[in-house]
Amino acid sequence: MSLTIYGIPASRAVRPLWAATELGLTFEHVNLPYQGGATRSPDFLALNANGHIPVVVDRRAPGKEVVVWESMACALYIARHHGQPDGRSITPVDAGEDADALRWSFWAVTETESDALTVLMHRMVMPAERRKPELAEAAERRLAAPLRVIEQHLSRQREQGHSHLAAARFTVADLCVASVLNWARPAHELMAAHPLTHDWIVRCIERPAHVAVKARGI
Ligand SMILES: N[C@@H](CCC(=O)N[C@@H](CS)C(=O)NCC(=O)O)C(=O)O
Repeated sequence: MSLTIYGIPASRAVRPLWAATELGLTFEHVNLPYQGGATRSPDFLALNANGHIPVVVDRRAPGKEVVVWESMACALYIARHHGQPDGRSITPVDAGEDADALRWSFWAVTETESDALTVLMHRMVMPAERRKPELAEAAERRLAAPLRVIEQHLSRQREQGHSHLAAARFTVADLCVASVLNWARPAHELMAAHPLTHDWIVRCIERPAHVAVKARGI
């Protein structure tokens, strides 16, 4: 059995890399960039015809290989098929936790990812002369609605003594959602208006597993 994860940490590949690292798995990391055409080689397109990282290849037995693409699916797959539902790891322990991980991950992708990426690019990543603050401002206005939802949810969690999104511990739900909302952190006013969310994102990304993944490279 062997697990291979394709993609540089400074991409959506951080999600499966982080999940595998949280679980202490042994895996091969192919540090494939998304620039420069590497994701358009015939070999890579045979794994993911979309030409995107990440891809996870799970060789479960001789002749039995599972290929997963879509970063959230990759992280959720690793948690479900490589973790123990022991109530300590990131793996959901029951149908309720599984549903939480699925719905919050889909929520992050559909309700927040595009705008969070716009914030990241136009507030931080792009060279200053190419940034368009008006695009960042519009994205921040749209993000206010979903951020209100997660802020209220984290507040209710806190009332129950829970400091995470879906359980009394860090799970794959936190990992998937924090990996997206982390991109919105350069929106300082938005973060200041949602302090529980900001605090929770920081707690997630300061976890040793996330720090170790980021230290892997680009
Ligand atoms: N929805 C996909 C998006 C994947 C994606 O766009 N990955 C980027 C890197 S973060 C990529 O591979 N870009 C290269 C390209 O499109 O050529 C996922 O979550 O996995």
